[in-house]
Amino acid sequence: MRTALEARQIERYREQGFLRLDRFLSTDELAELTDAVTGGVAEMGAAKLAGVDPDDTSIKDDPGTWYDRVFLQRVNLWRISDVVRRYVMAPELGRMLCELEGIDGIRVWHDQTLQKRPWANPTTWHADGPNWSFQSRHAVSIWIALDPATIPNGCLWFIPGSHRVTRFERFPITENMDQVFENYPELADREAAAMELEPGSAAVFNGMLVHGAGANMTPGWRRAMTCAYMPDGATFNGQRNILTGDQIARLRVGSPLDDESQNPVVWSRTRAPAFA
Ligand SMILES: O=C(O)CCC(=O)C(=O)O
Ligand SMILES: [Fe+2]
Repeated sequence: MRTALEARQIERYREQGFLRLDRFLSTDELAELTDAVTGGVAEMGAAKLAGVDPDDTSIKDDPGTWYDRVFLQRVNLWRISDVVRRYVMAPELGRMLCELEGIDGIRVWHDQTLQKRPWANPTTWHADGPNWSFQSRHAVSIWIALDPATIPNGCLWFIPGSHRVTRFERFPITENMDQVFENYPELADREAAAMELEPGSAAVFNGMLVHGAGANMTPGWRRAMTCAYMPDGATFNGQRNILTGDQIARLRVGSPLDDESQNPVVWSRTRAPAFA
């Protein structure tokens, strides 16, 4: 895992809201992670969120719908795969993300594999942060390509600098690519940036950045392993997102999201990482 950063990468990330990390994983690491993701997906069957009672989650597959045809989505593989956990909770990765965001500690929000099947729908423009159960402008995601991510098969696209424009109120994510621009007309004139990636290379992007992906116009899969992180100290904002009914029942708006079994510390200046 290549996690050393140069000052100009940090500067660029803060300005644009995203950064490419070429050859983030070595060939061996990529093979190990891909195998673990494949095994985890097989083990989960039709469940979408690992490690919880399937009746206690609102995160479920809805076969045959538009959203189901955007990608195959399996969330929190770290709970069932020690290998996935080792990658998404690598303290050196956490430290790198803290450097990019200028924060003192970071926890996992959730991981997910996002796999566009052949001919999959596009991922319409959206920002992730407004959907999550905490509010922070310093949440950050890593998106690691397991297959080549190309313009034909649906690589990521970003609206540079949009993380400074978006707000926390939720806006509907619909089938319509231009929906986001109704909420943020000031972004409609910006040029978007495509990020094609070799397998093992990665994109890092801020939780408030507007991003999307094209349709998969090919007969092959476009698989990625991603993980979203929140700053240590983030508090519950009342939104369910991936939380179970049990968890919601215990939380009050303003409670710290510091349950080590749900949101473990990946790296911190002041606390020991959960999995070092
Ligand atoms: O992989 C995709 O198509 C979309 C990725 C995305 O929206 C995310 O990782 O937040
Ligand atoms: Fe997203």
